[in-house]
Amino acid sequence: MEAKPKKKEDKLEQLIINTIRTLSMDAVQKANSGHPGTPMSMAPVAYTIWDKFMNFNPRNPDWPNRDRFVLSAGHASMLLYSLLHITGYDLSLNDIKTFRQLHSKCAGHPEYGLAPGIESTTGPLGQGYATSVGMAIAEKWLATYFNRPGHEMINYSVYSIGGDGCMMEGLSSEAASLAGHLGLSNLVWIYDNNHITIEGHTALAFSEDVAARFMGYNWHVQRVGDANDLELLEEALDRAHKEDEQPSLIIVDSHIGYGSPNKQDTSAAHGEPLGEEEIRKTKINYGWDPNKKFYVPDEVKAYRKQMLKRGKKDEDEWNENFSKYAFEYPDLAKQFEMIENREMPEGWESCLPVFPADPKGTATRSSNGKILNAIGKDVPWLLGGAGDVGPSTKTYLDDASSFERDVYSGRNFHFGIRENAMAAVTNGMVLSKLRAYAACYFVFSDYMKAPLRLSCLMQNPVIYIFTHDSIGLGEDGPTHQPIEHLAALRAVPNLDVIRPADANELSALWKYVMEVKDRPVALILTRQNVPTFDRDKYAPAEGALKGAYILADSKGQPDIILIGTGSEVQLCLGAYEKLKKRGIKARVVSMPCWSLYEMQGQEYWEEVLPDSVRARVSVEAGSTFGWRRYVGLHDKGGVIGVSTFGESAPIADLFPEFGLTVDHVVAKAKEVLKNNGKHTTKKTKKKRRDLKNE
Ligand SMILES: Cc1ncc(C[n+]2csc(CCOP(=O)(O)OP(=O)(O)O)c2C)c(N)n1
Ligand SMILES: [Mg+2]
Repeated sequence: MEAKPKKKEDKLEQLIINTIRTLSMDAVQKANSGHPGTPMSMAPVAYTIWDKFMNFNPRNPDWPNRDRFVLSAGHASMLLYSLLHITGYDLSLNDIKTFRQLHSKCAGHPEYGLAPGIESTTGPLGQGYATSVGMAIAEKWLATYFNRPGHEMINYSVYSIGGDGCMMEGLSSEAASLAGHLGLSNLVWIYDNNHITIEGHTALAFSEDVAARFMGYNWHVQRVGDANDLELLEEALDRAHKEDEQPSLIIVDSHIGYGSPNKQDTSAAHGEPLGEEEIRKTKINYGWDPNKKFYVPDEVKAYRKQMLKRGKKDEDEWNENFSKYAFEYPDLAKQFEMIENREMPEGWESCLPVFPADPKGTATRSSNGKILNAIGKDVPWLLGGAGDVGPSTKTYLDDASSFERDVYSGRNFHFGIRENAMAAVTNGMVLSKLRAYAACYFVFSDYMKAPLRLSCLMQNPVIYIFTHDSIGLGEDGPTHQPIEHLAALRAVPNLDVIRPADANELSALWKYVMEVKDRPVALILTRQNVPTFDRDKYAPAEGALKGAYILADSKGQPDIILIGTGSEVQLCLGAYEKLKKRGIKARVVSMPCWSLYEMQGQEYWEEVLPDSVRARVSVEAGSTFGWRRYVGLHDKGGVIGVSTFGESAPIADLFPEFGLTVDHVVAKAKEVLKNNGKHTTKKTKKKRRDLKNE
């Protein structure tokens, strides 16, 4: 059990630590669900970090220069909730009593935005660790950009606690390798080395030398042999804090379920309530009144007040400095505030390029590169990179340097071939208010799915740039050809999946991309050229901002509607022209973004896809899954798409192979018209006769 407290402060420390432990045990018990063991064992570690090292203001959880704490072991959420409560955040005992209940601030795993002080949603193991790397990167960038002699406006550290699970996940390796490479000395990871996971002892599946692994990654590695030794913890954290070349790992040996006579050091303490009787016994071990539940001693209540005062003082000092900074550097201060509020400079959109009509056209990945550079000139906090495919995703900012160790002003990021970490790191950068993008081939978005999902869950406006968007990439074949990816991403809540038809649609849509504050977007771009449509002939590209719009139309009610996205819109236009010649009244709807279209409402839906026109064909070089939502059932509408894994061949052979041709769209349109009993209007009969006679 605990060493005997020597001094008054020691006694208070133990009270605080035991309050964290007992609140956690009680909340899990009340919910009859949750993870008590790690909050119990890691309470002293978390307390030491928060009390001795972190600057934060509970009254303003978003204070820009606060230190960050990310609980990568998200299942131990009660550790965080208990801490937030006793350090003065707006998280009441009643909130804690509703742990894991409907609409509680204290969800099963910490959810960004639900309770103040949660820096990132965590739970999928490893994600928190990797996200913390992005936060550390953001700190380096912001400090380099904004700090001036005598004005250190940005100088925070990022702490993250993870467990065996986080360490086992490959993601932690990707992220740690990158952090070590970049020398992120402002980053401290604690590894809760308790040797227990769900299935039992880690010896079942984990025997690597974690310290050696991290030394290999260029990290500063320390060990603390006892999670209860506050002095050793403080010394190790102090060294980590002072370290100015490498990120720090502190491996802390702990006992899961510490203090529980029957469950300590067992996997039973991991993920189930201890049980009323076991809780009583454990409280007695802590010197706690076993009859008290959710008990916060007066001394801890006083500590709460003290932390509120401390936080206010810290932020007040910073605010005072910021006022002086703003006086000396008004432009920088203005930018700083813009970043914090996710605002854009006034009139910024005038930089968006307009592309001249061009039948040969250009790949949307290339036009995207031009647009990105145009915006990047005026918005220095637009930055990002790719997973080693920068040259082919066209995501370099031409006038910017690379973000490298000791070149923290760089805006071109080289994430390496680490897509999972790239997206998680980008989450951290965007949570830190940078407008960051992450780019790779669309097919490898699979590797990024977990952090991408977290972007959506957190409503974190990450910009995903996915190129090589279909079988149109050609010879690389099925391993590289995305098929089901559009359908899969469209199914993720809060994500705008944007597949523009040409350069001008894309340029128009970037207005939305840069201004949206509460959703990530995924731009889906071609490797191959697509024509830049003649907007004098067809509708203006701004229609794209509504998700879908009438690009070409016939006079009066159309007989058939052709709906396309991205590179297939040109096929719809080709078919439209041919059908027109045959007297068939077609309409082409370009539909770059389902979710934006869904936001428009009934009136607009009826305008674009009128209920009375059931003859519809969708054309998209990907899975047809989902398209019947817009084209109706088999007897009414037709879908053209790809339902296999593609083929390895030149694009010129691939598109015909999969029916992605103008002629096939025309044929499908006729079939659909026939199914709708509309194949022979008087006008088409006459037109056909005329054509025959020509
Ligand atoms: C990616 C992922 N896989 C699986 C899980 C399910 N899970 C939650 S906790 C856990 C065990 C974690 O062990 P450890 O990190 O050592 O935590 P401890 O039991 O020590 O608290 C697992 C497998 C998860 N949350 N995330
Ligand atoms: Mg463990």
